[in-house]
Parts: sequence; C-alpha cells; structure tokens
Amino acid sequence: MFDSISDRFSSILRSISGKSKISEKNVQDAVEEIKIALLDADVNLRVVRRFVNRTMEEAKGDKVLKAVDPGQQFTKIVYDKMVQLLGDQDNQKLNLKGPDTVTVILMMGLQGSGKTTTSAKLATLLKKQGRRVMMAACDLIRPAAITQLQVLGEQVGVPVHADLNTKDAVKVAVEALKRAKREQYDVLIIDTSGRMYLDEAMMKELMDINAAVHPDETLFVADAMTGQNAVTIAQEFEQKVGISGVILTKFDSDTRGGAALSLREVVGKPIKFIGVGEKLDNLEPFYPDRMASRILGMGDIVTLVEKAQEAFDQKQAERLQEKMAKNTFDLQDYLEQIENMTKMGGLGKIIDMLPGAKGNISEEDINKQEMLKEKAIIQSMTFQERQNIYIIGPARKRRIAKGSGTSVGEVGHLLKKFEKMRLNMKKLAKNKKYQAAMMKQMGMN
Ligand SMILES: Nc1nc2c(ncn2[C@@H]2O[C@H](COP(=O)(O)OP(=O)(O)OP(=O)(O)O)[C@@H](O)[C@H]2O)c(=O)[nH]1
Ligand SMILES: [Mg+2]
Repeated sequence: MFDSISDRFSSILRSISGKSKISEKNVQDAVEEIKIALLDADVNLRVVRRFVNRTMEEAKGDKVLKAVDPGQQFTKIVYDKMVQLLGDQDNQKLNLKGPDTVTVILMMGLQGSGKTTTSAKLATLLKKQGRRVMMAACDLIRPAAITQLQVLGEQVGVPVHADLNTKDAVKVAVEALKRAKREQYDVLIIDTSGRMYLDEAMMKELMDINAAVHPDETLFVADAMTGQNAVTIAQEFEQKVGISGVILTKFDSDTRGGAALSLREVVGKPIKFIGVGEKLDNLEPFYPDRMASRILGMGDIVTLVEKAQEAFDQKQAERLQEKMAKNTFDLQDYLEQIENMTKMGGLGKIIDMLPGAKGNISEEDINKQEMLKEKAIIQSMTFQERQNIYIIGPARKRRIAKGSGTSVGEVGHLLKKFEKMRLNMKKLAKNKKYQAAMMKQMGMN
C-alpha cells in the first residue's frame, strides 16, 4: 500500500529540498505535481483540492521562500498537512468504559470488508489488555457466518453468543448484551451482516441494533482496496447509523491508497485501526504522523527537518544577530550553539546558518572531539563566568580545568578562541552589507 504514491512524493520533495533557493514558481510546480500524484492514487477530488489549498496557503509568500532552508520548510508543510488530513486531532483510542460495565462495539460495513475477521482481531487485542470479551453473531444472512465467527472465537479463546433459531439480528444483539452483563463480560463485539451494495434492509437492521443496544463504538470497517467508492459508502453509514471510528482493512494489499487518504477528511471520523494481514494479530492502531511519514516516503527527512527547526529557529537566529552586534554573545550562547550542533549531527549546515561563522570558523575548528571538550569546560563554569570571561583568572581556570577533566592550557585555549571569534562576529555584525544578507537569509526584510 502507498508504494507508488510514496515514490512520487519523495521524488517531488527531494527535488525541491535539494534547492538552496526556491521561487514561487517552484512551489507552485511542486504543489501541482502533488495534486496529480494524489489524483492518480485515487484520492477523492474534494480532498485533493482541500489538501492542495491548505498547502499552498501555508507555503506561499515569504515564509517559505525566504526561510533559511526553503525546501525543508516546504517539506515540513506538506508533512503537516498530510498528518492533518489523516486526523492528527483525533482520538484514536477506543471508547472503552470501566470494567464494571459492558462496552458495546458494533461492527458494520459492506460484504467482505473484513468485519468478522476484524471482530476476532479486536477481541484478541482487547483480551491481551486484560478485558473480558464476548462476541455476538448477528450476521444471520450469510449461511456460514455464525460458524465462521464461532471458529474464530475458539481460536482466540473468546465466547460467541449465537442463536441458530432466529433470523432476528436485533434480538440476538439484545440477548447477547443481557448475557454479557449477566456473565460480567466487559466488552461485547457485535458482528453484523454485510451486503454487496448499500442496501435498505442492511441499513435498517443496523439502525435497529444501534437503537436497541446503544453501542459505545460504531466502527465502520472498510476495505482499503475499495478506492474512492469507500467514501460514498462511509457517508451513507455515517448518515444512517453514525460512525464513531473507521477500521481500514487489507492495508497489506497492493493498492494505491485513495480510500485511506480520503476517508478521514470526508467522513470526519478517526481511523482507529488498520488491518495488515489475515492473521488474527494483524491489527494495528493507526497513527496519523507515522502514516504521513510513510506516505511521504521520508520518515528520516521529516525528523531531520524537525530537528533542524528545533535546533535553529528563526527567533534564535534573530536573537543571536542582536547579541553579536551588541557584543553580548557569551559563552552560554556558545554552549547552546554547541548543543545544537551535537543535536543536528552534521556541522557544515550549522556553520552555514550560524551568523558570522562562515569563513571565520572552519569545520575543523569545531570538530566533534573538541566540541565535547569545550562543552565540558563551559559546563564547569559558573553562570557569571559564562557571561563574562574576563573574570576568569588563574585560580578559576584551575578549578574549571579540574571540573571538566581538561588542562589549564585547554581552558585558556577555549577562552582565546572564543574572544577571537566574538571579535570577528562583532565586526561582521556591524558590516551593513553583511547584515542585509543575514536579514535576507533569515527572512526579515
Ligand atoms: N490480507 C488481508 N486480508 C484480510 C484483512 N482483513 C480481512 N481479510 C480477509 O478478507 C476476507 C473477508 O473477511 P471477512 O472478515 O469475512 O469479511 P466480512 O466483512 O465479515 O464479510 P461478510 O461477512 O461477507 O460481510 C477474508 O478472507 C479475510 O481473511 C486484512 O487486513 N488483510
Ligand atoms: Mg462477516
């Protein structure tokens, strides 16, 4: 699932991420390509339009174009919009009541969508969480349906309430709930019958069961392979019965993923689980953020973008710029920079972004070993010392060296280096031409 769309997304985003400067046109082109990729994946047209508009809205103007790293900013926006599309504000958890009451879960969906299998999977999952689960066989249409559920129930060690002498699904559901209360089960999962198409009789049956047992969850089970059709079907179920959550089955299949990408936005209900195989433990909670990374084909890149932002946001850059100009950049700031660099992993990029660093500080200057040593030295200083290096005399140097496991010479070396660096920074910061370039880079003009 998502293989092809994921390929498309990663190539679009990779090409824009590689650019150090991007234009409005680049953004527009990328958004256009994203639109086509989504449509090709059979995503609902309305959903595509909304996604594209939201992305464009956020990506247009200076925010991206003048960012320190425009390509990554853009990627982050696409990622965020994808997470939003998949339901980042949703409560993905099942609405389970306390153990002294019966939580009723009604399963519904078209024929073959996976209701019966998913009932057993859910039972397995809840049983593992220590719940006492019972299932009710309320599919009285398909001849073998009851046996199918009974076999599954036996496999997972969960009792199945069934009545072979009636065709009244509502009655079975009501009886099952009574029994569950009597026998002190705390979850009742009701399997119902599906039809090939949306069908009046099926809907009426579900509405009647719904009214009779007041489920805590009405889960719409959809086959991820259904494509866009799933959207129309879900809307009907939502209108007639009401959906509290969606379970997408057959995620392991080779499909384009249109249904998965459309359902949440159109129906407005959370996707709670995905079925990832035929085995009874092949049911997973759905995480919008993880799924978005997977769709974008760039889990790593997204984390990197976030790290970069965390490590060096624009506010911080502005603050630094000011400090440099006023010559108040102190060892505490330097320590923060070192920490950011360690967080980032790479140094080259940070040097590019660090005001005044380029050309004045080479990558060698801040090799990792030395960085760690410097960090230890600064950490052994008091706050006052970090703010004002001039109070650090020989006695303090000795104390700091001892505290950081370094030598007095090394402490002295750091202080000299820092002084020189700060001087350079000040010169640079006062240089109007340089300032203009900096401001531009930080998107402030
Ligand atoms: N690969 C895969 N197969 C699945 C998954 N979920 C269900 N299936 C298969 O889909 C088929 C139909 O599943 P059922 O659970 O019988 O579907 P149903 O909705 O109960 O169907 P009806 O009772 O006829 O309405 C079975 O062969 C299942 O093994 C899944 O997540 N992955
Ligand atoms: Mg079934």
